[in-house]
Parts: sequence; C-alpha cells; structure tokens
Amino acid sequence: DKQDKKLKQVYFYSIESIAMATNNFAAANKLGEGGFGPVYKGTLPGGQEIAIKRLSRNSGQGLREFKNEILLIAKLQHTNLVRLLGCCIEGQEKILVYEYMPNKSLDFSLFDPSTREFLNWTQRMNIIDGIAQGILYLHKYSRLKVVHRDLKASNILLDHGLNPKISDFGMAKIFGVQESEANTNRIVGTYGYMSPEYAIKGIVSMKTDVFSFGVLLLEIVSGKKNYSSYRLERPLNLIGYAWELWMEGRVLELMDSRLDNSSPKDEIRRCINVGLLCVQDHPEDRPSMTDVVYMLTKDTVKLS
Ligand code: ACK
Repeated sequence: DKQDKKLKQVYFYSIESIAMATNNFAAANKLGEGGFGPVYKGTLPGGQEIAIKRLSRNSGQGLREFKNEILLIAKLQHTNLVRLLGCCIEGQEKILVYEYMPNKSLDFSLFDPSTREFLNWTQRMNIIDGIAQGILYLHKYSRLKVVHRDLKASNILLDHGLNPKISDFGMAKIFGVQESEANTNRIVGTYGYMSPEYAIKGIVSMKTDVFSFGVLLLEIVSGKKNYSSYRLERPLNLIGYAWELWMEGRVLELMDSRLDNSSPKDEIRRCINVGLLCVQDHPEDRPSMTDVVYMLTKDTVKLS
C-alpha cells in the first residue's frame, strides 16, 4: 500500500553471511540477551560493524515482537533511532541486522561503577535532548504516531560520539490518525518506567512515553537508578525523592557531590523541572513531547 512505498531499503542477508560475520554466533561475539533472543556483534566483509538480533524460539510472543520491530523500524528514520540495515529470514532463522553502537547502552554508561563518571554535563544534556527529539519524531513527525511503550536506560544505545539512539521497537504501538489512547490487557514494559495509568489500567497513550522519558531524564541527571532492582531495606524511589527535594527547594541535591563551580546549575535545574512535569500521576497533567522539547531549550519552566 501507500505506506509500504515509504519503506526504506532493507537489505536481505543470507544466513551464511551472518554466520561468517559473527564467527558462527560465537559466544565471544555475544553482546547480551535482547527482548526476543540473543544479540551478537558482527563484522561484514567490507569491515562494517553490525549488531544482530536472533529470534531464539518461534514462540508466538517472540515472533510478534520480531514482526512488529521489522515493520515499524523499517519505516522510521531519524538520527536518534537505531538504524535497521536489514534482515535474514531463512528457514527457521529470523534475524535483524542493525548498525553497531560501540558505546553500549545508557544503562551501562550511567550505572556501571567502572564507567559511570565518564559522562560529563555537556554529554548528558546532549543525550537528554537527543532522546527527546527521537520520541518527538515517533509521536509526531514520523506520520505514524508511534508509542514506544518500553523506554528505559537499557534501550538507549550510544554511538561513537555518545549520541543517543532509541532501540527495541518490539512492543511499540502505532496509533490511528484519530486515535490517541488505547486500552490493552497485555501490559508490557518495565517496572519503574511505567506510568501509573498504564501499569494499573493498561491505558496507553503518548503520555505513557512522556512518563518514561521523565524517569530517564531524572536518571541521567542524577546518575541514580529509579528504583532498586534488589530490595535492600530502603529501595531508592527516584521520583518520590526528586519531588521531595523539589518541594523543599533543594532539587540540586539530587546531584549529590557531582556538582562543582563549573556545572551548568540553571540548565540542570531546568532539566529536572521538566522531568518532574513528565512524571506526574495524571497523564493530562504531563506535557506533550512538543512541549518537552520546547521547554528543554527555554530559560524558564513553570511547574503548574
Ligand atoms: O547494554 P548493552 O551493551 O547494549 O547490552 C545490550 C544487549 O545488546 C542486549 O540488548 C546490546 N545491543 C543491542 N543492540 C545493539 C547495537 N545495535 N549495537 C551495540 N549493542 C547493541 C545492548
């Protein structure tokens, strides 16, 4: 149909070329476990580095996510979305091929004790802006009205220049022209990033992504995970903590000791304010991504 004509060129790879690129899916080439199977690093004969996602079992769920990802991402093109180069569909094999992102995911850059100090303020702000631009494209400029539904630090990959690229479209949902909200009984996503109306009632809208973006933003500026994955006596609830500090006018304390005289304090404060607007309980109180992008570049933000 008309939409299909907008498909960008997706290359079809043979299973032999993928096997060769990844050293026969060698354990040493494995990058990790993705939503529907393992992810490997590979190198094409010309030297281009790739990342491949291999559907592990042809389970209904995995196959659905695989199809969703390929149909969607093939139609999307933006500097802040990870680029799909092609796929391999041969017999039982179903593989997606992406450009390789050498700087791993944001989860790794922010929270890994050995590397987390390496993102400076300029880089953090650039990452926040890039993610916002990517989501704005999905919501508005892609002409498809796409809600990602699973925005989180581990789904944001970093390229050579530490620019963010949103990945993992397996759970994304396309909204019709007139549609702005949907009910789902298949609540997929990640605890801690899910908005209350989605987690509790299964209501999905663009405001679902806005909430997750707010959580991500607070994680990026604070360098803290939004919740503790292991239940220590006092799990950190970043949102509650950030609100508490904001009410007391001490929001920069969210940054702990990482602020010094050269830190762009006004910019950081503005950024945190935008994040707090995004994580409000009621979706109608949250800004749209258009508002978010506008506010991130403006001097003043008023909390309603
Ligand atoms: O944090 P990571 O290193 O970044 O670990 C996960 C793992 O695969 C499972 O999803 C990594 N990954 C996914 N896609 C890519 C890609 N295009 N380039 C590099 N690494 C990737 C992800």
